Amino acid sequence: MHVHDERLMSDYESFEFEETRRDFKKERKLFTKQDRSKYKKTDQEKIVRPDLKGEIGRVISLEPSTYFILTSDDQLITATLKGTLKLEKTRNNNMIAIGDFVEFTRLKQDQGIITGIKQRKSVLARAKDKHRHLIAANVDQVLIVSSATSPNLKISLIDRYIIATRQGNMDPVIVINKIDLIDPQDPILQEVDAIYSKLNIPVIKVSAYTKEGMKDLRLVMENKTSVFSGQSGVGKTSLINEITSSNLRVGDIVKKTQKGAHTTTKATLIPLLPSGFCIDTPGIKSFGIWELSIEEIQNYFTDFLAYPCKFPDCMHIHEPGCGVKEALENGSISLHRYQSYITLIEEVQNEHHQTR
Ligand SMILES: Nc1nc2c(ncn2[C@@H]2O[C@H](COP(=O)(O)OP(=O)(O)OP(=O)(O)O)[C@@H](O)[C@H]2O)c(=O)[nH]1
Ligand SMILES: [Mg+2]
Ligand SMILES: [Zn+2]
Repeated sequence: MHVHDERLMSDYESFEFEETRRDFKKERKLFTKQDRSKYKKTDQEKIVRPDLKGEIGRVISLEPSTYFILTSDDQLITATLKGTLKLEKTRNNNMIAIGDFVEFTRLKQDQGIITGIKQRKSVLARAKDKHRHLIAANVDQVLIVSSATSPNLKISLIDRYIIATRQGNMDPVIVINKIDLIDPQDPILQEVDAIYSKLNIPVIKVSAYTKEGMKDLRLVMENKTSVFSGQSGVGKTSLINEITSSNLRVGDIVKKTQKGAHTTTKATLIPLLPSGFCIDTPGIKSFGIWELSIEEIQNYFTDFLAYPCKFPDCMHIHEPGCGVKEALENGSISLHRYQSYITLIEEVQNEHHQTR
């Protein structure tokens, strides 16, 4: 009798869960629909174009309303954005990101107005105050920098970056800095290796202090545009200084575009020799993923597929016969990895509740 009751209860639970999910999907669809119509034909769409006709340059540094453009003949132009652009109508926090190729007209020798943005081949963005905030554009890979310790390594933040990286059409590379501060056998390093080797995502362990691993980092950056992202204090700038310090030319350009400001307060694009670029960005506290969906989360947690569940559409939360929860209990899936999954699912669910 007791056993029977329990089964009934669990069946009921999963039934209820299914209902909520279905509801949830329906509403989300509706929400996106409304959203799209409201923002139809924004100025953003008109200014971002596949073909630009005028003079073209690349945004290598920016301040709230000033953009520093490097022309193809290495000239530095200070520009503003054409006034007809109404940012309020768009869902973006910012119109232009570092790394953007822009069309501009000259006002003076070294001053101009941006009249168009080249369609981006990739973009790193995050959700910030219900808007999409562009971090960098036209980047090949995101170097997701964490420190082995101080500040502590956060698996969930790495996962967020990876999802946003793929969403934006770039490749993720995990960089663990400050390995001089911990034992090479430290469990956190083993956990990182175990999780990301299954996903075929490279993990580079470095120290900007002892220079260990710097060769590997240089190699992965060769001929590519990489954006360094991560929490504040993990050593992004230290690593970039190390990589680019032997190159005087890079130093010159950085100096010009910095305008005396500290590197950590704004994004900067630095050319690498013989070719490639790297972008330093200010550290962030938390990373919200733009228009995150349940499907997107599930497509990312492919390591969970090795542990089949009783229900094919199991969400691995409280359903009976869940292979993922079993794997968590026997240690095949790490707690950090599972917690990371749960926080992402909860984020989507909270978002859903807020828009009801
Ligand atoms: N022990 C150790 N300390 C490091 C290493 N790399 C950087 N640090 C230190 O970590 C601190 C932060 O380094 P930054 O390079 O400013 O970090 P960041 O990621 O650029 O920080 P934000 O610009 O605020 O986002 C500094 O005190 C560095 O000296 C390392 O490999 N080992
Ligand atoms: Mg920095
Ligand atoms: Zn499951």
